[in-house]
Amino acid sequence: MIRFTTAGESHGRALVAIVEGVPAGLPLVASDVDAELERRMKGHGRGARMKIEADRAQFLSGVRAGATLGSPIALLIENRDFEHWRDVMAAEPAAEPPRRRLTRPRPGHADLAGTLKYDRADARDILERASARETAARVAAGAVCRRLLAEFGVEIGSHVVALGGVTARPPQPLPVPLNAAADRSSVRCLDPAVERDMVARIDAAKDAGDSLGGIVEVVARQVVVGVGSHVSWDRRLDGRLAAALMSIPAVKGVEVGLGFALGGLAGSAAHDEIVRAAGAAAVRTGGFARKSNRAGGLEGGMTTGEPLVLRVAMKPISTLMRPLQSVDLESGKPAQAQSERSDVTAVPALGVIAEAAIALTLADAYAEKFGGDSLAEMRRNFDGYVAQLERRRAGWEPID
Ligand code: EPS
Repeated sequence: MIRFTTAGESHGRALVAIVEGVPAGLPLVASDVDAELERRMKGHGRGARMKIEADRAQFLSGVRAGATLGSPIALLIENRDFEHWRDVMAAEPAAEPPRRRLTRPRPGHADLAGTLKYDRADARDILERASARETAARVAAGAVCRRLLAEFGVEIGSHVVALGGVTARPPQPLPVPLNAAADRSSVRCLDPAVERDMVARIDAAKDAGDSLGGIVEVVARQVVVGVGSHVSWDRRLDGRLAAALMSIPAVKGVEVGLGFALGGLAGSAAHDEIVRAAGAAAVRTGGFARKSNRAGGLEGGMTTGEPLVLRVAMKPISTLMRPLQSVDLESGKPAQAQSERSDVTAVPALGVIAEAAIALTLADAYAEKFGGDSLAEMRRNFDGYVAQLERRRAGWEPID
């Protein structure tokens, strides 16, 4: 199984990701990871920090001569900004409390609950780790998994469907490959008619000292049928995907397929009718297709072979330049929440992070179903499964 962990504070020396369970023999180079890190840094509405950083991954372990070893893959991303924060973030004991203390917690951030729970005097001890900077490490880990899934034909992309209350009408069907089109837009939106409104909304929020949230859609295509399982609650792929997405900072909702709208439909209008399919694409689906994909590619906690479609809602960033009411942790007196340098919105980046979350979860589920110590072994298992699907329809009348 593939698992990962991250470490690192926002203004500490570096971020680290460790990915375990990737089979040996997967071609992997730093540029596979750097390309994703670069995508995460972009988007209209990002703050000054993204001008300081130039996120790059260094492999510390697990990769040799351009291929994985099957051992844990450790990746390091330096924080360039650390130079300006050396004294604040130093590990050594200090005579004085470090500068840049935060004692007026921001509503919406981890500041208050974390400071109380971990019994700290300075909320910086919390916010440095709670910062969405950590998602750079997740994107690096996700890039490794994306590379593995690409070996099995899976394409993962995303686009922004709403930002700051402006809703897009994305083209149907979505472009292939999705990111080649979405990455051309500064807000990663596929509806040119509203793109300018989104940018204007971000600029207005910035002028007002405010922040904005939104919704992104993540799509994984060319997924094989039957990944995940119905047999136990914690093997259901929809639950695992939702958990991975909900754990992204500021995410407050996840929908699979039509999601909440399915609750208002009759069964006859909600489910995706089954038909036979032919051709190369039907090899992954056992020779079946659906007339619609309202289920978002998941039934019974397993992939159907239709595209995985999930939507992720992000609340507005909690650091406000015109802050909300708070209480000072030292004096107990009412005070305005503290302001820190931040983004106006990170919704365009959310898509990239959500893609990484999908890649990590799906790669884990692929490793579970097709597991092998080497890529060649995993591929043999995959090919054997596809051959098994093929055999099922050996005696059927052809449809084309
Ligand atoms: C982020 C880095 C952070 C913030 C943002 C995401 O850098 P700094 O705090 O130095 O400006 O821009 O983090 C938050 C929005 C947050 O609430 O912590 C990044 O690399 O994505």
